[in-house]
Amino acid sequence: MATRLSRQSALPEACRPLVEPGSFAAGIVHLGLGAFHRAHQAVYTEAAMARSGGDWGIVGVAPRSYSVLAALSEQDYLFSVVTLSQSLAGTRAVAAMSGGVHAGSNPAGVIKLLADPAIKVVTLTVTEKAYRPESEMMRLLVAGLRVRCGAPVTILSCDNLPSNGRVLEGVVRGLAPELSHVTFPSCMVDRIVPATTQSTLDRAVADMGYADLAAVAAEPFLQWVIEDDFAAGRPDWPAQFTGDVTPWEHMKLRALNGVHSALAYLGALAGCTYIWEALRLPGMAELLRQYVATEVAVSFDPPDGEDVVAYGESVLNRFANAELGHKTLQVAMDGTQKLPQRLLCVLNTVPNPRLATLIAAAWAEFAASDTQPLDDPLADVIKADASTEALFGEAGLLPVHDAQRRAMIDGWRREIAKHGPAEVVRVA
Ligand code: CS2
Repeated sequence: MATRLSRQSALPEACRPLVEPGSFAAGIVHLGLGAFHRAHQAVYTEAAMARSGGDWGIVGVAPRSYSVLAALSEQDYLFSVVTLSQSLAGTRAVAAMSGGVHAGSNPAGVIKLLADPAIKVVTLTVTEKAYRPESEMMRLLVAGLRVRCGAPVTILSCDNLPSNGRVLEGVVRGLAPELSHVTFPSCMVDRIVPATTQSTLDRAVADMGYADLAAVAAEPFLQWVIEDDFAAGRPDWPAQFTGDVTPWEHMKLRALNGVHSALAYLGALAGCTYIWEALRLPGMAELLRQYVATEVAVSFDPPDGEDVVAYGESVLNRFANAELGHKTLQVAMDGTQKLPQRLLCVLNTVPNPRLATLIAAAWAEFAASDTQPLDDPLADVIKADASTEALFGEAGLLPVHDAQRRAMIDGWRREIAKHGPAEVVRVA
């Protein structure tokens, strides 16, 4: 068994962090210490400290699972990012974290941390379903902000929701209307981060010579577009700053995440374990290109100078990365929480949502199936009645307002049941 990664590790040069571990104090609290955070915001924050300094160490708050936090604290909060691709593979340790708290066993510790005036930015990756006033994370966030006594702070949602800052502000201000000196910029985050597997851990050891139980795997690409509205300063992140992130969010949610969901549901139904495998189904890439060009691209105004079709093409290249081993079932989870902003916004608005209705039908068939594992907070409601009317009716889980569009979904469901998903994809 290799020695564990730590500040003492004599790492090969290519694997070394960009900044000296422990040379910075905490300035950020991050809620939701998952793989995506480590491979995205932590990487950007380390790069910011490397180029401009500043005390922007991240204190990570783990909502439930203790194991990642335990692994990180045993490793002096160092972890590595294993980049997976045929041409750009490699592993590098990242020194951006300065501590961690487990919310499940120490909620008071989280509140104390949020109240600390040294903390200037609070970032969140808590997934779509946590943006409800009754969620534990919202409760803790508000409790911490209340005891800050007005020290300015920025709360930055990094979840895949449109207007994520505005949504979060609505929830927080609904619970604590008295808060002042708090800003809620919206941002668009992007990097494909499959779940860590044994092979991620093996790659980390092979590359670094040290064992890292908090390693994460990711594609080479990463992007962050942020509204520059920070109440108490921010790290010099090498991100794109903008006055209005809305068109970027629309493009990413619809042309990337919506297409991802299409691959997940059609792929899972066709027996594909991986996203890259689903993309290789005969007819699939062409179907997705058509969907982006004829439905997604007409559903919103893109950012200045951006071409949605070209963006969609670059997304398909990223999805084709077989090294990633990204599972269809990982993307398929929480469909009821993800599809409104990825798919329904297209399906309910464009003149002819031929392929959007097919993707909706694939979700419905996946969710209704007895053989597919359904991981969704509303799984019980779906299983009780998975008819098209119950799922997509006016009072359904994913309302489709026009009866003709619901009929199109129903038609595709029958096609999938009769001919099988692969054949429907081939001829669609
Ligand atoms: C994916 C996203 O799991 C999912 O729903 O669509 O996590 C996707 O990989 C990221 O948003 C890419 O930035």
